[in-house]
Amino acid sequence: MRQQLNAWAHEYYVQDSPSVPDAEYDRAFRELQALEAEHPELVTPDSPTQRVIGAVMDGLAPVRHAVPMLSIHTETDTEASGAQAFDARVRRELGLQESDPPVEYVAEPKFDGLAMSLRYEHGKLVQAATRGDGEVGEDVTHNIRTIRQIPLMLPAGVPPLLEVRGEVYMPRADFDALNERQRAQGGKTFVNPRNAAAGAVRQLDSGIAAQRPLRFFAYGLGAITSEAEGGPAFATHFELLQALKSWSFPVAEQVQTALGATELVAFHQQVGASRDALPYDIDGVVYKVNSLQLQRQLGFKTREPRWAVAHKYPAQEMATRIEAIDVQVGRTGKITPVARLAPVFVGGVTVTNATLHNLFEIRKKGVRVGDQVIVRRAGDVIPEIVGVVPGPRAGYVANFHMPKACPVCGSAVVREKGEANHRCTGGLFCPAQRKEALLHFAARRAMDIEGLGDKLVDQLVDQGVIRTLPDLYRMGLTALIALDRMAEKSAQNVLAALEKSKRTTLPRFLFALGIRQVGEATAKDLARHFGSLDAIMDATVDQLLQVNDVGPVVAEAIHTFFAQPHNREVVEQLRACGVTWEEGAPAERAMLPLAGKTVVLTGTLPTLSRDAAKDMLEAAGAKVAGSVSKKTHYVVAGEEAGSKLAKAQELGVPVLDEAGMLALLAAPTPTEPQP
Ligand code: 9MJ
Repeated sequence: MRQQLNAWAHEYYVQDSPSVPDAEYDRAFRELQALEAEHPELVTPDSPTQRVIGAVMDGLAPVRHAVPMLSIHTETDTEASGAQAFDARVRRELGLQESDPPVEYVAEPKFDGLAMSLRYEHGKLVQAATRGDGEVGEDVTHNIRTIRQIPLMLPAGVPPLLEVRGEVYMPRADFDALNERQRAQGGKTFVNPRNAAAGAVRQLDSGIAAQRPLRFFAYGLGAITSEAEGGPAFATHFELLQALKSWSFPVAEQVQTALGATELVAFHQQVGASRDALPYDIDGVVYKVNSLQLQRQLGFKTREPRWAVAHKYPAQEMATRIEAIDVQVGRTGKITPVARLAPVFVGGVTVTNATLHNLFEIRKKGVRVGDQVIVRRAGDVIPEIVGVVPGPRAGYVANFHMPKACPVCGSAVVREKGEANHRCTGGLFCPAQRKEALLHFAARRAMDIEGLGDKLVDQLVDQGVIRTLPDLYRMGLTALIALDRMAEKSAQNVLAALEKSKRTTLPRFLFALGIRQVGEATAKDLARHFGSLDAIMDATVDQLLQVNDVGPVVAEAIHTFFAQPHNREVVEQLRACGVTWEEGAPAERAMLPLAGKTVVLTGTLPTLSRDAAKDMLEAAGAKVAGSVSKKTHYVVAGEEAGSKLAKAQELGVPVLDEAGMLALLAAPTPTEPQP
């Protein structure tokens, strides 16, 4: 039973492909627990029931490492040349000429966790120790045993002495959930997954570590039974990693061999591009000379091996100071506190502002003006404040208070019951809301009025040229030319863009109105369901609830919007100004060719833009999703399709090119409703 349970746990935690339902594992686990309770003499330390050993330690005992735990030299150059510099150094130290063949390396992700040494004797985990100063670490066996990815017992045939080195880490989603839980319980929160993992590993009570979702990747060896005593004879680092995998340790799937600087550079770029999609933090990649013979030849410089280097990526988190907290007024009147930051270079850009969302968020994170905070920017995601840098506050800090009056129009600021956000009650009387409403109306995916940007909108509103949306279509050349820095040519361009925008579609028009809760997808659903604007304006809440994906909150918001005479007036005036679209009969969704089908777009199509392809698919009844899963019906792939295409192939989802997609759209309408 123990063997069976261990094998299932390996499938689940290491290979991510369980072969039995969770319930079956749980049932077997409870049966083993019951058997062991009846026969305590049969309990062994490597039993899967024995991961948490109850006892609380007095302190962490020092452990002298049989083989010192290395630190590797960090190449701080985040550009491609970091890899080239390392390769050049290795070649020079090996005395290679330019005409000699490229050196073979192993390239690995650099996990941002906690280095760990796991000691197995005769296949049993006997000790787990932190790196410490490299010579002496701390005994954390009781906590490491709780990590399900770490085998307590190894398969038969492993060397009698085996020390596995690797990194303990916490996946980012688990870290976020842990912090949520800690906040809810009024406990300590952590600034990043690394700190959370380190805190868990150094707990004295393994019951606490057991509740922290820790994971492990193996990337090297410490002491091992020598060849002379029958231990394995590895020729390369890559072989050694394969052996670790076969002994049931998790090894990162990105690990690969790379020939010369060119392939190292490619690896650095490829892993860098997928960095934000990884479920865990990495702060760079590691290059290691593959041949163990060459590694010995290169040796060490002080405590760092000459055969390995860590090549960093730009930091995604940096500390900086909050200089002030201002508020911004949005389209719906939402008041958003925004932190003004001392400029900081993070995630490849200089960040000076970060949204704090609302008052609750500020209190939850305990942020004050003057605080040192951690700013995170991963990929294209907008920068966020993770939390206050731990430690005593230096200098003056001030609590933030929500203003009682709107800083733009002076109207009262209120927070409705059950809402997290404060709002300005000024409505379209508030210039800030008017500006945001205009910008939203003009946006590319709404009325698509080219050239109507924030500078122009600021002037139009501030100078009283525009008060309501229809005013846009009523202003003439004279009013525009009178504005600052507006030449006649640009004024004419704006008027032409306004004219062009009048021919639109019903979904775009609905979305452009800025009805609360009505995003693009809902606007499309409404248009498809009702066919005409009048039908939507006159719909009851019950009728609105019939629409795909429209729930009570959304239905109520739409109904309330069109119940306001001034909103109907705006719609009528826009129509009177010449805004038109084609209306249709209410759609029989089930009759559309792609009704009920989920499609994913990836890569660049030869003739269609992404938006155009999406519009066509949606018009045919398909749902266009962002990621591929077993529920995806088709993937439409163009040039440079990446991981989504690979995923589709892996799951056996049909893959179409642009021509295939167009053929599918032209296919005869099914006569039977689709599932
Ligand atoms: C990390 N942190 O991911 C090493 N590391 O190798 C990888 N660290 C390492 N290798 C020798 N992938 C010493 C440290």
